Amino acid sequence: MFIKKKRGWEIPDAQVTDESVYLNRRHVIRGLAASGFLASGISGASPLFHSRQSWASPSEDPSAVLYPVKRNERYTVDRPLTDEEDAITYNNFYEFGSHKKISDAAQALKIRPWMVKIDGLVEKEQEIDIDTLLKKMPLEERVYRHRCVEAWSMTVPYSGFALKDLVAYAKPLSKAKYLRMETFKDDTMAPGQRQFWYPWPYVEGLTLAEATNDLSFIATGLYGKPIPKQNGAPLRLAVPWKYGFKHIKSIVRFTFTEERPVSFWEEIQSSEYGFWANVNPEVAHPRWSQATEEVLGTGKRVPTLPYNGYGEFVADLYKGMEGQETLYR
Ligand SMILES: Nc1nc2c(c(=O)[nH]1)N[C@H]1C(S)=C(S)[C@@H](COP(=O)(O)O)O[C@H]1N2
Ligand SMILES: [Mo]
Repeated sequence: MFIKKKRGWEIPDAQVTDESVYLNRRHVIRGLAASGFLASGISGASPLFHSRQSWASPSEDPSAVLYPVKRNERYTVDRPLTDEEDAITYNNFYEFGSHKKISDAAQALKIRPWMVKIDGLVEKEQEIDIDTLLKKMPLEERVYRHRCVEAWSMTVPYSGFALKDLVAYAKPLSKAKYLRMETFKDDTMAPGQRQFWYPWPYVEGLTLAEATNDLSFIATGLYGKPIPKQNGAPLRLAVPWKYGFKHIKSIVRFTFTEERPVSFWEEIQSSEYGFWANVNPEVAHPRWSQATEEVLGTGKRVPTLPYNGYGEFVADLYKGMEGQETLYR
């Protein structure tokens, strides 16, 4: 008999509901119309491809020489770091499959050359390649908690730079109120993007006040090395007081706007995944409680904290809006 041994962090499906389960009607109908597509059989890792290539080789990723960088001790947590292997093999990255085991499939992501476009309401629109950008930004390490809306969490050391440094570099016009971020779109690398009922590319947004908050971070490294593809190489957002789906991966474009951007999950189901998505244990997701979280790699549940424990940094951003439930999903 075949018995699959579950590791502690492999939470039974019944306990944690995948973000993809309840798409709104429009998306489901578009999906069902694609009957021919279903036969083409998209899946994550190929069963023939088991070798673990979780870290890019230095020849493929010239940023390898930049790490490790000095840890900024202002950002401390009272939890042990998540085991590195867990953090790089249990991922959400729908571009490579709507399940957690996408780390092998994500190796198809081509991370050089990688151009980052800065446009919209800025003094001068520009494109800059990732390695030039990395030279301009002051790199540091921060240990951050990460709390997924699906009620699991981890604690990891990211390397990277403060998002406010990128905002300053971009020189936004005074009219700009929001920062919109976009992931690459290329379904030859990312088979998940052939699932055309999703509104690709993945988009996320912050107010400029949020984007320039000290906590907002662009992660380019993880555990003292370049960030692995499956975790969002070569650059991804880390806003630890917000649910994980805000932490957009593999960004190719930063656009400054006057109007609030509509994010990927908001477009799919706005009543469950809104614009703000601040962590709050008291506001349940429509289909499950947010009071506790399963700590990846431990098999244990712990209480979830308001703003994921980062209230001292960010609560002021939401003064006067506290009563609004939409702030918390
Ligand atoms: N482009 C893109 N970014 C994404 C996602 C995604 O599917 N695509 N998933 C989000 C979700 S739901 C989470 S919890 C985090 C997971 O980050 P990790 O794999 O590094 O833990 O990435 C976020 N960023
Ligand atoms: Mo998530």
